[in-house]
Amino acid sequence: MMEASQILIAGVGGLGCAWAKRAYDKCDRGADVLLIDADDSSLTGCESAHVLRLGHTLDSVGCAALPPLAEQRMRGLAPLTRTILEDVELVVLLVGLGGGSGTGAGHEFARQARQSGAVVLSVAALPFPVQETRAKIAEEGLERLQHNAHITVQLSLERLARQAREKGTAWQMGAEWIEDLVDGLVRTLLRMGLINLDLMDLRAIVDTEGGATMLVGVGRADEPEEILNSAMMAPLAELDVRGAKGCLIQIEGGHGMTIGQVETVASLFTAALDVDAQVILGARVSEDLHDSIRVVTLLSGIE
Ligand SMILES: Nc1nc2c(ncn2[C@@H]2O[C@H](COP(=O)(O)OP(=O)(O)OP(=O)(O)O)[C@@H](O)[C@H]2O)c(=O)[nH]1
Ligand SMILES: [Mg+2]
Repeated sequence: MMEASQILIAGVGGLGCAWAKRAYDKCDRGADVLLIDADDSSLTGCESAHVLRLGHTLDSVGCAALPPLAEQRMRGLAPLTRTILEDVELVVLLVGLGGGSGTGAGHEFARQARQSGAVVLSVAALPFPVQETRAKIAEEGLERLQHNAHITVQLSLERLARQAREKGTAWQMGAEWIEDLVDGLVRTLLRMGLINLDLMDLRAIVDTEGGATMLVGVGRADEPEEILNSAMMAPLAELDVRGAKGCLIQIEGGHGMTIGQVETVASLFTAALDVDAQVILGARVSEDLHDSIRVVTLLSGIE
């Protein structure tokens, strides 16, 4: 069974840090949190957080639009990173691409984390397509992040913004989906040892070649289609999950959850996969869920 100190939620850059703080609160601090930015305002507001500041001088401009500078500073922090990562088995990395800090330091942090032996799951938000310069910067950062992290889930800020608008919240804060994803992952991983999933299963899935993504769905136990729909509502950048060759699926429900319900939900979520897909299924009862079911899936080997 994993311990809270073996899971690290890491936020890099302004957006990444904001999301990391919120995800950390949402999962009841079932993990540690690390904030990395050049901007002091990103690093405050969370006393128990590990903090890495990109740069020494008191320049409030940070690494504005200078990913190489952020990358270089991140490299300089490697000895500190190594200490923070010592016991960490899994890193959930949150970053918004297109600026300087997150784009430059995100992939370099992923590299350091992977080198220290952790599984690195990253969630990268891509800028609005109209921000052409940022989109170009983001593209480069994304490529390098995909290379260094085991899994990189791409989020579209445009979709995130649209969904937030529909709910009447500010788009930066409308990232409930990210909170749910991290919360679901952390709760799942904290309990992995109790069920038939373990870190080796996770590694087998993330090591499958090809694209990969994560889905999280929550809904009433008696409305399994709605759980799948909620997972499909994710503000993911375009990605076709059909034909995925690896799938780790964790289903959690309240005390009343039946084997039949687990099977129904599992078959709904795996219906679109490759016929030969390797599916690793885990299920468990969770006190906090009552009449609802939460599904967290990692999909890999996507064309
Ligand atoms: N339209 C809009 N987009 C934003 C805003 N803030 C962030 N973004 C988007 O989110 C991406 C990442 O932003 P941040 O996390 O603030 O950037 P950073 O990594 O801190 O980078 P620097 O501040 O340049 O060092 C940007 O590329 C933008 O696409 C905003 O206020 N308005
Ligand atoms: Mg910033």
